[in-house]
Amino acid sequence: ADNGYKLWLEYNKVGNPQLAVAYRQQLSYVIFPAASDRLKAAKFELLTGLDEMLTLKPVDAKSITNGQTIIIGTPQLLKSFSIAVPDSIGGEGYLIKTTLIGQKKCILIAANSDVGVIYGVFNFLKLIQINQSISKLNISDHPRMMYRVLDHWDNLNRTVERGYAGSSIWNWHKLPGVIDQRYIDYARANASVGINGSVVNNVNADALILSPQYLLKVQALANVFRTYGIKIYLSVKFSSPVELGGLKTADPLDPAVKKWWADKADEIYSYIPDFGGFLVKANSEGQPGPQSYGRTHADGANMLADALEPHHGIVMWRAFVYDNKVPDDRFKQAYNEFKPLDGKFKDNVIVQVKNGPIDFQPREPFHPLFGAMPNTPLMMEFQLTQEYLGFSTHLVYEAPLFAECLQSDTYTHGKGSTVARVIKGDFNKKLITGMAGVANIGADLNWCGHPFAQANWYAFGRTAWNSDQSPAVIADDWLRMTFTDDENFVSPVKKFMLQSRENTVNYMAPLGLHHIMGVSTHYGPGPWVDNAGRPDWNATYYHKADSSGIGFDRTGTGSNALAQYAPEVKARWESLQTCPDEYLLWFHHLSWTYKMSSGRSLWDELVYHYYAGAESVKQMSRTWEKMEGKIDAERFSEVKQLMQVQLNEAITWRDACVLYFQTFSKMPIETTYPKSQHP
Ligand code: GCW
Repeated sequence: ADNGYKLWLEYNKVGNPQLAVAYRQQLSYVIFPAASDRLKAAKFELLTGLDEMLTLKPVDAKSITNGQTIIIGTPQLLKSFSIAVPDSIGGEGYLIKTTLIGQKKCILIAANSDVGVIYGVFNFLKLIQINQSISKLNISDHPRMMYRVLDHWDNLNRTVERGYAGSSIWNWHKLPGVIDQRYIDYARANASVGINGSVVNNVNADALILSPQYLLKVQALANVFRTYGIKIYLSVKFSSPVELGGLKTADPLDPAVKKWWADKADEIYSYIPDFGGFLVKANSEGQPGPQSYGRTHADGANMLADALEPHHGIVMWRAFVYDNKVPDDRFKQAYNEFKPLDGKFKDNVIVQVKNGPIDFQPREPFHPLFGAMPNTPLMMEFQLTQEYLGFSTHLVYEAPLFAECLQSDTYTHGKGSTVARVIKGDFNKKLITGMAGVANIGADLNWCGHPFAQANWYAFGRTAWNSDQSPAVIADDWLRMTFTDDENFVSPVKKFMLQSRENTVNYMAPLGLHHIMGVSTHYGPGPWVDNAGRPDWNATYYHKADSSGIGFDRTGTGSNALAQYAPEVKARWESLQTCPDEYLLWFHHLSWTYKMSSGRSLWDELVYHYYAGAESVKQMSRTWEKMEGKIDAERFSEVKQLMQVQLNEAITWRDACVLYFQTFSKMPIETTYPKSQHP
């Protein structure tokens, strides 16, 4: 067994013999004139997939044999067959359909571009991977967002910031001379879910990445990615003109600085003609930025945008900013700094906003910037690497987290203005659009550290392509492609995947608690942390537990962060009658005896969630035990062991938090709740 190296491109043998016969018959002949690198890659993938799943080597043909041929390409390449592809599917969309060409029935995969053909081929292979019929196909699909990008927080020395799957997959030392097969497999996996961009280095950037030596290495990666329709991007350090260029300043309005970046951009494009652009973390957590020179984020971003614009590159400028010197609620800082800049960014700048206002916590309300900057493109930033979700030890399927945020209604453009619609540019068609996922990939044999962490990479790609796809469908596809289509495996495992994120919220930070993890490692509980060096790193700053109660008052009587949301959202979360339990302690400080909608006291409710969370991990591992023999022994055993660790740690979280908070509530720990009442 490959221990998960092949990800969801496992291409398992089709088990059902009738189905396999039907597939083979319909795919006996292939018409696929593949001239470009991209088309060659697509053809290779098709032939590999068919061979592995069906032991089938279709015959290369020039004409259609009725009912037995698959024909693939762009209208141009398939000229003699007069294929029509609608413009509406754009440059990246594709069609997969059963059709008649010259009275002969065949399967057609067509697209306007070679990349579209790649996506079409991967999605066709998926149909076989999940054992669907291919006799009456009528699929037309296209991405709803332009930039679907993985952000690697990989350092040049191959450590990975918040990476839990081994060292960086980029072997900078051996590049550009050695192209590891991994780079190709990485690109295949991304293309299979529609990811079309990769930022290869950490946002806490090293200026060295822009040196000629490194640009040669970056070029080598770009050459691999290009074949699969993936553009390469770099994180840049704002002070690069000083550190690398020897200038005295990095002031974005200084002519010498502007020239330095313009020249640098020209140089980059001489190596990589389709270079994607820059990702920038500025004036955040000690990183340099325009504010160091009395300039704004817009000044900084626009200066870089000017340098990239002649080459059609973009700037992804992060809104993750906070500062212990700003005395107010950290929740509010990004909005305070960015909202006034709405409409001031150049067209090729996209502001990248984390899903929530603090920092990838197990549960956050949506970031108040979504919808609040109608004239500025906003790019969603999700975190696939589980910095606050148990690293690569805990099984947490994140698609429900993505969906929760994306389906939240901002009300900024009336009822139904969901976060998803805001970032898709539904309310301003002029804007560029995108979604980023902080990668969870490393050099581990299985890429992501936990076999189930692969599902978060997969789900990110699927969600960025179309945010309306349900987490359940994505999980179902992923399980069948990655493990087996045995219903007795897929259905129970899918069930616990879908619950896994809520379970983790329960044993880590229920009822709207946040930022109560161990200081700096961000692993394990640390609600007691109150000497982290600055107040907004202390857990006590966020939970504010004392003898009178617990929670952060962000209503009008407190920090009033709620005023950053549309009036409807503010009203809903401000009122105790309508604020959902999930967000309660994000916005309210309540007494320990406060009566919850369940009838329990707040204290009892908290204890109840912590116990239910730990209990759910026990249930999950019992379910997993029953899966023995349904999949390969290696992955079965690895997951089994990981679940034991997760259970121990869930218990640690539960006990640490409950006992710590009990020192304030001074109330008894009631743990005997009927199972039926478990949240
Ligand atoms: O989540 C925090 C992390 C930092 C990270 C930062 C960011 C890259 O703890 O490690 O730095 O966010 O997103 O910039």
